[in-house]
Amino acid sequence: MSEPQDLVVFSRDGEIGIITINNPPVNALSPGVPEGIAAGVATFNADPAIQAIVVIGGGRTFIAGADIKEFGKITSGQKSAAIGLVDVCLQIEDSAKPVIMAIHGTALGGGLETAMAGHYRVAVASAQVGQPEVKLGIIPGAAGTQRLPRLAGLPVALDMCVYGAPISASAALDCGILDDVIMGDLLQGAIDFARDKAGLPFSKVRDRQDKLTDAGAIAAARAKLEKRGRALLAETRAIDAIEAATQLSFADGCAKEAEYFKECLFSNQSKGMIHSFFGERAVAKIPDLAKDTPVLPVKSVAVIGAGTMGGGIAMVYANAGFPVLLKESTPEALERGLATIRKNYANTVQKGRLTEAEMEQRLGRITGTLTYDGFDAVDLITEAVFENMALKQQIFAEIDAVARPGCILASNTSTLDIDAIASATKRPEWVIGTHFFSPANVMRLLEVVRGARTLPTVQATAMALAKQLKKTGVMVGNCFGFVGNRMFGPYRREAELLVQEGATPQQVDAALYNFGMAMGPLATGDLAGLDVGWRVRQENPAHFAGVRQPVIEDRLVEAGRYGQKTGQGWYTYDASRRPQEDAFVTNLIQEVRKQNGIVPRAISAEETVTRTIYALINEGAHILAEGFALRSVDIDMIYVMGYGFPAWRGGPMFYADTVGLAKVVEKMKSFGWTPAPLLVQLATEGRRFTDWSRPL
Ligand code: 3H9
Repeated sequence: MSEPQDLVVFSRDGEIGIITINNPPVNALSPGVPEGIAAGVATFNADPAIQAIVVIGGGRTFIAGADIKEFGKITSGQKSAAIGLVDVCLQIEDSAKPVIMAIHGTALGGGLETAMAGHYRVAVASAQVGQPEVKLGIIPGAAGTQRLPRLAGLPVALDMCVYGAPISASAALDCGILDDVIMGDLLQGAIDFARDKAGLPFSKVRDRQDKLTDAGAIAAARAKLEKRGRALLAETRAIDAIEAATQLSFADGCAKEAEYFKECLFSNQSKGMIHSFFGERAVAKIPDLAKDTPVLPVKSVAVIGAGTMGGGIAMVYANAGFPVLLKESTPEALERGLATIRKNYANTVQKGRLTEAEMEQRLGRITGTLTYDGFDAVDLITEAVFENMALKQQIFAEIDAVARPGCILASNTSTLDIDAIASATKRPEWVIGTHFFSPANVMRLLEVVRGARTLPTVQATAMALAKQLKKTGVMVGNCFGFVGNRMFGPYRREAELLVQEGATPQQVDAALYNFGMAMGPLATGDLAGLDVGWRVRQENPAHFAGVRQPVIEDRLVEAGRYGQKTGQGWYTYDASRRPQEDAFVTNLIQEVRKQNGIVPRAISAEETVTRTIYALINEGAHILAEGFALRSVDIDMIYVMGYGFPAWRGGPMFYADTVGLAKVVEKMKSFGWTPAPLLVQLATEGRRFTDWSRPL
């Protein structure tokens, strides 16, 4: 382990002592860092030549917070729960010489808490500060909930601690977190600032009371959270801890914060969110792809198909700065596609999230076309026509004839065999699946599907491209539906069966919404288009042979009810797209029950959740054992990023681990299911998906 002096370096500029934190990549407060800062403050206090102290981060940032890896050690009992940062902050604040915190990059979580223990804070204009702990399912644990309201006032502190979004340097200056924004070199600016303050009296944030008057801020924060609904423990506790700052002494407030911090840290919500934080980063690492695999430059792209997906994908590329050729087969379809893109951008402008000029710039990057002219010059072509193998093969044969050597040929297929698509070309090594999720310009997931012959460099380029597009790429293997949709099938099938057996669509959707899903499964079907699944079922009867299939959804599609796009599906939609109960659907459900001799029974929310979510888990276990997902965390991230699975449950496989695999198996058996062999094996051995890797 590094010694504190390696992690924290002391130097001086005349009468100013400088403490530099060197713990790359983000200067997390790993063991040794807080102690190092405290030692620096003590050293400079003991040195009569020093009059003021500057604390600065080495490398690209100030301090990104506590070392999140340490939390797992605490909750698993490997380490004591005591985190010394509270005391270190007190030592900094008790310095007899003023401490100036110099911030660039981000001061997040424990980083901002350390900064608030200083007597002054200065930052470069691009810096951000925040208390993002809530996104890890915890609250600030080093007096952030006590010092921030004293420094910035209750409304700002509540917003920052309850929602976790960082704020800019200028906003931080406005609310009093920062004392100055430095325009030139940060260290020099901070040293000059320190010289100005040397010898002058200064105050401690913990002694301030002037901004703690409530005026309804706490009640307003609670009401706002209540209105949004489904509050997480950390969100609620962040408000409680800040309320404590208004009611108790600083020391007692800190004790209250510590109590809530521990409660949150040991909760499953926090474990799930920390799993999601590291999971998001873990999926970028492909074990069998050498780190030095060359990534090809992608500077221009073409998209085939200007429907919902193709148009959305064109927007994703345009948003990331790529010039895009967008091809359709008829002038009407092209015009419709381009009009939808313009409308989508205009909506974003209306919401204030894009300027008119930015919209025009992005639109200017998209060139509609009816021919393959110009396709010979692009670096990557994405096919996004509807799910039909013959059509896709025809298109791949056509682009194979026009694309330059070295051009990547990508398919946005959501289910079909990428090798069969690639077989229509003379270069299957250059073919890969890039499966975007609807709405493509919103959802963060990109399933990258490698075929049997896809070159490593093409795989690495697709993963790098995902990052450029601000997506999370997850590498998957080539099986029917890949990972996401293969699991989604049994999940939605179970939801439909529950309706057939007696639940209403509303009850099913509400149970899963209350579980934490962004939307219920039937409402999700309406959003994605019920015709998509219907087409898949029609085209691949062999895949569904022998599986009990519900019939209501097919009947809805046959009645022209495709979901939101036709205004009617499982629900009827008004102009603001709110789902309403629909008598047609209610009658259809009754008719189907009668035709199939089903006597409806009351179905509990618990049964609804276990049957649907366990269907996901069981299929996930098959996929894992078959090697189509690299690790269980890849499945988890696919579901969190692409299917609205709650990040605080960590993803379906992590959720199964938290329930306990033996319990999951037992429940599945009670449903009359056959649990996947891997699930049974791990349950028998008392193990978890999270720790399992396929034997080499
Ligand atoms: C806290 O502070 C609680 C306190 O109240 C104190 C309680 C006592 N720890 O994201 P990147 C790793 S809670 C450990 O790719 P970027 C990350 O895993 C904490 N590791 O870079 C990755 O590793 P790898 C509150 C961390 O430039 C590498 O650093 N703070 C931490 O896109 C690069 O990260 C937060 O929640 C950490 N704190 O984004 C901030 N942070 O290369 C969390 C990062 O092996 N961090 N790593 O995959 C972030 O939001 C982003 O990482 C940041 C940089 C914006 C800083």
